[in-house]
Amino acid sequence: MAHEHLTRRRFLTGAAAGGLTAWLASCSSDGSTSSPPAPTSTSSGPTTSGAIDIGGAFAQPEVLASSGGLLEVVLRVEEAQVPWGDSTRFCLTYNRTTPGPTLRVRPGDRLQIRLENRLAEPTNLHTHGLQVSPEGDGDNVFVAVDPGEDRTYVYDIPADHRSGLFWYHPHAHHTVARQVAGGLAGAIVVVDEVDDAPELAGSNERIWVLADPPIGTSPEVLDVSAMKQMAGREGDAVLVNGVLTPEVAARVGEVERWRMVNASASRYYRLAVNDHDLHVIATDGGRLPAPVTATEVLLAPGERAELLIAPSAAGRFAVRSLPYDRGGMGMGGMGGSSGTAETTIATMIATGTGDPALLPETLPVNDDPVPDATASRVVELGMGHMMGQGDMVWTIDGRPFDPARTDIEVALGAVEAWEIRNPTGMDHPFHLHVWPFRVVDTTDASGWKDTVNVPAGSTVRIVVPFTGIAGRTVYHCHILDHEDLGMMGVIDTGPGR
Ligand SMILES: [Cu+2]
Repeated sequence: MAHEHLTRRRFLTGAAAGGLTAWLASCSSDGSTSSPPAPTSTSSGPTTSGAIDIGGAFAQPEVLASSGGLLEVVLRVEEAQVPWGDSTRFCLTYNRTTPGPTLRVRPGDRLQIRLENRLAEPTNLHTHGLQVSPEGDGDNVFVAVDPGEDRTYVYDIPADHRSGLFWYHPHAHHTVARQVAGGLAGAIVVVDEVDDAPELAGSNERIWVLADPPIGTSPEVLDVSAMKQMAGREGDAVLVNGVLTPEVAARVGEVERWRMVNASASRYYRLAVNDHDLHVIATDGGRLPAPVTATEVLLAPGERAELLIAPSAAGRFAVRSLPYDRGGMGMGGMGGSSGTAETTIATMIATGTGDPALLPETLPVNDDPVPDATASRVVELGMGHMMGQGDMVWTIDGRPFDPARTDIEVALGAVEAWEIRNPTGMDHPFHLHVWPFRVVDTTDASGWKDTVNVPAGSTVRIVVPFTGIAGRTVYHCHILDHEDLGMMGVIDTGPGR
């Protein structure tokens, strides 16, 4: 299970970042492609003190925050060339940036987003992890926004919504992987009094949107082979908020607070920071009552983690993604294993002297007890052929996705224990819309989750309270190519259904 990674000790070896230069992947607001800004980072250079705090190569997406209970946003979806080294790269953007702006809201707010599709293909919008209505103008993944069309989404965030890091991305079936890999993703932060608590208020809060786009100058860069799609595409470079190996300017004696989302289509990140422990204070939308100390954290696609780090001494510390093997399809000649090599994704540059900051032993938490299950269910992940055709599909309970079919009916108010079985040779991150769940059989406090990795050949058990919001929506694998190839089902809950 994913959370075994929280406790497994790894010995970290030094790895110098490549001598590459990073640029913020965004264009000027008038829509023209701006000339590349001055280089903000030369990763191989020696540490220089004074300039680091100003240099700030670690870029944050623009923040759009609610006021008076409302956040109204326009997200225009379009192709763009963004600066890349001495050249540019092709990507898909929200408001000509990738990732899109960070949306900051509070429980009880209304979030209203007008999505303007200026692509040549349909797209739509999903607010991953938000407990909002999946119907009508809400988080409705069954509607597509056609090229040239606009659609206004209205999300009423319940007053008792848990705070945490969530995110938005397209969810139009068959094109999700290429659109997200192309750059369409952005962070949503739900803020409440937990964020104002003194234990967290003085920390250096940073959003990390982790993406691995394909790098190229033409739209064809988003096309992948059937084999790569079956395995789940991985891109050419790991970017943090659109920047290659950014430098995080940290101070000894201060606390870094990193809120990380894996917005990659398929890539897993096993995160570690040289010479530093990670103190996990939240997973997905679930804040933990006390930090869980770990040497590494695994983030499957869709998952989030909120980490505290206390820089121990002045120096350069690589933020790395350690090797991870998410398995192969075990089909002769098709794919083999999908292992990723170790990658340095950022560098923490700590300055200052003195003792490391003290971390809180407990945290204020808006947590709820896990209720007892009133029913149980088995969900089985699988692979097969389309009926009468040779095309391979990924399946749930033996069937590829059909939006017209309802696979699971649940009465609103039920609490279900699900056993998610994965007899395949690959890991699959299982994601359920709207209703957060708790992972059982894990020794670590995992908090409320909406995405959980189900490793190859294993079973994960979750408990899902279907409370609060009724509606018809989906559950699926968050390796987005697998979702596009059918690994998705429809769930319907509500009175009178
Ligand atoms: Cu999968």
